[in-house]
Amino acid sequence: MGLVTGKEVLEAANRGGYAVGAFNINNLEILQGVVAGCVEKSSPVIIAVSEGAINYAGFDYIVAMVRTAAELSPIPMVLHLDHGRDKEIISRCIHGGFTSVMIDASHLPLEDNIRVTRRVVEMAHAEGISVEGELGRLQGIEEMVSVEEREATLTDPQEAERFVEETGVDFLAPAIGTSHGAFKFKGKAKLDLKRLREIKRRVGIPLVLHGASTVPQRILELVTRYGGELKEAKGVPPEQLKEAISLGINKINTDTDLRLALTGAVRKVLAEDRGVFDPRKILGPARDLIREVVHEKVDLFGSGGKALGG
Ligand code: TD4
Ligand code: CA
Ligand code: ZN
Repeated sequence: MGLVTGKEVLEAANRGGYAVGAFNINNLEILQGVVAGCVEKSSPVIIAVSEGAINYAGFDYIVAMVRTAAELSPIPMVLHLDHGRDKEIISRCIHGGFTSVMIDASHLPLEDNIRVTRRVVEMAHAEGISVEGELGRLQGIEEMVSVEEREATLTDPQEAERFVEETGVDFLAPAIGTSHGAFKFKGKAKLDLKRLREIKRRVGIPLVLHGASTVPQRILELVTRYGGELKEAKGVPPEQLKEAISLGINKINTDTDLRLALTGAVRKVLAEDRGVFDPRKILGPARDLIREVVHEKVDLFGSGGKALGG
């Protein structure tokens, strides 16, 4: 059906009280696994592409692949720049086929973050492209020893309100205690859901959860059974994701779980068949496992069956 904007998909999710997965892709097999998983569940999908992915695969290859996927699929699909920092890349995405961009200026002081983000919003909205902004820093809560440190890192609800008003972003990524990667929590996993509730009450727009991989036990076991070493890996517990969705998270960023699935599947093939050297036999099972993982995500996020506006 062709690409649609992030705003379209996420405002529907906001109204319906569910979340849509934003899955990071770097190559054809990951993209196909994600898309197949969402098509089979009749779920909208956000294809997230980092600057690293663009540098790895090439801008034109990414756009051509995702456009083709959208044309071939009967589901709403968004092509979204994840963690945009480079002005040139952001501008190229806005003018070159993406339908949504994230401007990540969260490392800057509030005033600068607002100024930089507002500029991107002006540029993107002129082309009908939606914008995600970020406020606060992603860091596991356990790493914060003091209350002050915690306050400085997690998103302040009042600042969030001001940020949204003054920038005009279409959706906002607050920091509520998650972090990127496979090692999110040292002790017990805990998101600051009270803070999330207050942020949502003040801004109302769709909210985004970064660092939302759950690090499923069975995938972790697959990786380690075939020689991977990932001691102490820990993700966000699925029940906490569910609660976050009920409190207003509408976009859930997932990269690590796909990386783990790919790694586990590839390790298994290579370990079980020492003679294999056909890339299709090595990467095909990874594509299948990504598809399965995406099925589970869609069920958890509640986006199944929403492809037709249901
Ligand atoms: O925004 N993301 C994905 C980050 C992707 C980084 O890609 P590069 O290595 O190319 O920079 C997330 O929030 C993913 O969270 P997760 O819990 O899956 O790590
Ligand atoms: Ca950031
Ligand atoms: Zn992120």
